[in-house]
Amino acid sequence: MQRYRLIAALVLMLAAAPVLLADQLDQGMCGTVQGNIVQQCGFEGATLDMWLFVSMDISLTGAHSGGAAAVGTTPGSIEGILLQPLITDPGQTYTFSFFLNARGTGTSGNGGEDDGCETEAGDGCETEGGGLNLGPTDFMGFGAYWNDLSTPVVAINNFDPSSPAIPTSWTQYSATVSATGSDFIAFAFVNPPQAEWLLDDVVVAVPEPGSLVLLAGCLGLMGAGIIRRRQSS
Ligand SMILES: [Ca+2]
Repeated sequence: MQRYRLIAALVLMLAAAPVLLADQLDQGMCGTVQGNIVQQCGFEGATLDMWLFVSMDISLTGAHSGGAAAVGTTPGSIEGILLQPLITDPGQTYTFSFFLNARGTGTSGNGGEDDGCETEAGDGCETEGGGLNLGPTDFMGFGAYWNDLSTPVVAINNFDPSSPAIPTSWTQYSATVSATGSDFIAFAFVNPPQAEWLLDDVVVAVPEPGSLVLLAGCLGLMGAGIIRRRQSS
């Protein structure tokens, strides 16, 4: 009986696998990244049902790829939070990366409803760099986290002079993280009413071996050069 249950479970898993794969491919750019373990990585399908979230929504305008991105919705001190548990290989190193953007809300910002910026790629709005209209007391902050909500792996805010600038075009950030087997990624967003954060194309994947192969190749060539120099001297 036990064995039949196991077989039934395997059949179900196999039946679900192609669906999952197709779902991932529909997620835009992040769905094409080999080995990406983040579900709903591109926020396509306009739901956040693979994420745990507070004060977050989907934006159907201005996505990095595909037609949707995650957006923080609550201006002020209540943080928007987005979290996803991950099953990982214990001890494995992963690359955790995502695309982040900030835009103005309302009609005056670079993401305003009336300026047409959200609907056309390449219209110049992505590189405007303005429109957030942050005053001296307007705090705008972002954190990306791996397992530890007290220590961000990427932190950006406008009050810390040592912080990276708030991006006003889609910008990719990445961190190298090590897995315990059961991990989570999380993002926190704080924004004033006139500006909002957008997040898209979240990737957690084992680094491509390409860079290691390249390094090994370079070391091999250097080694060969040293041997040749030794032989000729
Ligand atoms: Ca997307």
